[in-house]
Amino acid sequence: MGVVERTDHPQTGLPKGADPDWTIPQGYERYSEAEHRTWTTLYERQADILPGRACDAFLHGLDALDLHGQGIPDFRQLNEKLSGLTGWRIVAVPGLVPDAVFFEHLANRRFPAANFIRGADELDYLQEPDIFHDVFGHVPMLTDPIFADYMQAYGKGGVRALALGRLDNLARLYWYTVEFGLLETHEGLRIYGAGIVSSRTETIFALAPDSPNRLGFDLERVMRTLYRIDDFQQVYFVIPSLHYLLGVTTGTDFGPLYAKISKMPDIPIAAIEPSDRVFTRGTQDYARSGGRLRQGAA
Ligand code: HBI
Ligand code: FE
Repeated sequence: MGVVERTDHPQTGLPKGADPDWTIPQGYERYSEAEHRTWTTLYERQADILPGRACDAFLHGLDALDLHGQGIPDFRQLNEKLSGLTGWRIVAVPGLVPDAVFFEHLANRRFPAANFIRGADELDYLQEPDIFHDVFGHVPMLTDPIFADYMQAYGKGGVRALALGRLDNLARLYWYTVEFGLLETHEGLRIYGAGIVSSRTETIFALAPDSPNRLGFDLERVMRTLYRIDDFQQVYFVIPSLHYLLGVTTGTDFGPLYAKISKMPDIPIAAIEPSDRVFTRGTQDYARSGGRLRQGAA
């Protein structure tokens, strides 16, 4: 399994029935009992293991949104609570949308969430984000005012990165924070990344075993670091606080940073650099063992 940049952008054009911004009706009334049961199963599995692993902002977000596992949530009800807290709203989309569309939504405090849910036969792993990844994974953090500001700043940064042709660098920032970020707390490392917190197996993997590297977050370092989309991460970056994360985006003109790193090589996914703050010097045993492919759907 090589290291791949995320290239799973939609190949097709605007889906039938979608607005020009790719939004569609959620279709809440059309969900089957089986689909609601899938959500509840996924929710209950995470609810069991997240206390003590997910960060406080995430757990508080679940409570604030009353996201307690009674089937697939209705975006209309969720948006009443969410918009009242931080002005964010969920908009339903068919799946991955083009980068420019994605960033435009984030820049306007609209979170694009897929309206489909995974099949009962693929509970543990799916390549494309579904409603459980997007809503359970991403939305609770949007109730935190600081993270809500970060996500909007990220969206604005994305619009600019596209204009500068530097999407790859900015996508890595998203990947190693919004999707797979860890937070340093007095009680130890905690999860805030949606890709981890929505996955039972990676919730365990990201904090416990000594296989992956866990390194202190540094903006330039992260923007140069390759990532993989097909298995557990081999490196997780740790931020000292959500305020810190917001600080690195606001007020920083990424233009000069992009120019500087464009002359530097990408950093391999499992590398540890001399300047890294090392929380875990990983063994990489899991990746070396062939990961998901060798061990089946983990
Ligand atoms: N579309 N619906 C959706 N969700 C995403 O997370 C997403 C996307 N399109 C593009 C994209 N992510 C990535 O290019 C960004 O993470 C950089
Ligand atoms: Fe995501």
